[in-house]
Amino acid sequence: MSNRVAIIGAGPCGLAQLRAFQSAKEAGADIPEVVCYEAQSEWGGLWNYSWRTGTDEAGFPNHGSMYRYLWSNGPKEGLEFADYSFEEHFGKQIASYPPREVLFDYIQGRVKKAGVRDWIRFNNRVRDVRETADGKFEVTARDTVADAETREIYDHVVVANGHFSTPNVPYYPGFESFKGRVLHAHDFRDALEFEGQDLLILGTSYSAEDIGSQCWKYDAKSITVAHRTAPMGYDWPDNWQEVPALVKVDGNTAHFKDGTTKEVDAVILCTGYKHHFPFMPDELRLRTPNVLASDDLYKGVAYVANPNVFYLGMQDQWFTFNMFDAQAWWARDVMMGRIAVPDEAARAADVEARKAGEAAIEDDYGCIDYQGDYTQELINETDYPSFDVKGACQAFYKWKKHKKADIMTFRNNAYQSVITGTMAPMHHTPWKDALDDSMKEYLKN
Ligand code: NA7
Repeated sequence: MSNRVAIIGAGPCGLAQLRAFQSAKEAGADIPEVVCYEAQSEWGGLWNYSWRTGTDEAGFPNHGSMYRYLWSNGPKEGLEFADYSFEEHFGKQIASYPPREVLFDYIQGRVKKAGVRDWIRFNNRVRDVRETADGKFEVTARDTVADAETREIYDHVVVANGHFSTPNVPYYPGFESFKGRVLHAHDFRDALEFEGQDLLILGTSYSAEDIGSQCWKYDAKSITVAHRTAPMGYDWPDNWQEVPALVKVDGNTAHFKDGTTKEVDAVILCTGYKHHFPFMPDELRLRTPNVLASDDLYKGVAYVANPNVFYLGMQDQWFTFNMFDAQAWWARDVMMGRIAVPDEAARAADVEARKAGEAAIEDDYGCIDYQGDYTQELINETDYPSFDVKGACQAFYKWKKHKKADIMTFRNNAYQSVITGTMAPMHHTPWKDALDDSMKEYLKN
């Protein structure tokens, strides 16, 4: 059995890994020494909102892509921890689309109860991971408060720093002389900044949909979304239009592929993120697009070329917290020698089979089922509390239908918990009218 594990990041994935080890310890197992490096001064990763844009207090790129007024964009019934329900945390069932502060509180509740905060080295930025001659790993980190470097040896490394933080920033002609802000979704912090403005958004995925909706809610004058591939196709409000791809901007005039133009005040690039692990050496660095079946990860978790290195949550995501748990429990059991990993050829074949499975998916419902099946597969191999994964898929199906029916009211719906069986209450205020999204306000059911 191994004796030292390094976890990089204390966001939802890193915290899931800590809880996985702590739950084994609680059950009487002899667990490895676990050290979690967290670059920020607080845990929660993406859910640890910072008002800072661009640069964090240590002078590094701000790792989070969170913004004010963010509410969950999928029902909480699809992400509930199987070992820590919303009802256990809040003492009652709550509405289905919690704002950021509420979800942050929920994530924290489980790890506070588990008592794992001492396992985290805050303000510690991992700079380098190297394989040693004897097959271990040297992890070099800088404590940005103490301004001191550490180098320590580990048997396993768990990379859990997320992949929605390093922006993919395309260039379009005219950006250099545009008279207004051109920013990436990563640097979007507050919709009020764009009140009364005509906005151009590039991209058609979750960031485009949600940042556009936020700006609409907080009184932007108009939203224009340009698509490279296909429009989102929802029934948008009157001051929202979808247009073909951007060709260039000239002054404040945006020119689109069909020859039409639009005067805009700001451009928000909702153009996705890059998997970015600058601290990992080439031979251990994950290179994958944002897909359901990641390249190079056996069971979606263990690095094929060296299964002592694990990557959590690197897939495109329908399932989130509960899938991260399934991955963390599985990785824990490999590290503790409870699950055997096959040889490299079998690991590579597993990746290919998963990719073929993804290629055969026909629609979004198929994607939900695929990731639900994957989550169930990992759960079946560990002692993570089993839950009704198919029921969580049902919540996602309903969510998709509610979005199709009305994209600006889908968050007013309620779903049934697959952990406690309880129906969520309807939220007291429709999402578009709920301008105060504090936890205190949200919990007034
Ligand atoms: P996604 O889901 O990776 O989507 C990226 C979007 O950006 C997608 O619509 C792309 O269009 C578009 N894109 C990428 N490059 C360009 C260029 N060069 N020009 C125009 N459009 C481009 O990222 P999100 O930030 O929306 O979502 C990330 C996660 O955040 C998501 O999983 C949620 O959990 C929350 P394409 O379709 O490829 O033409």
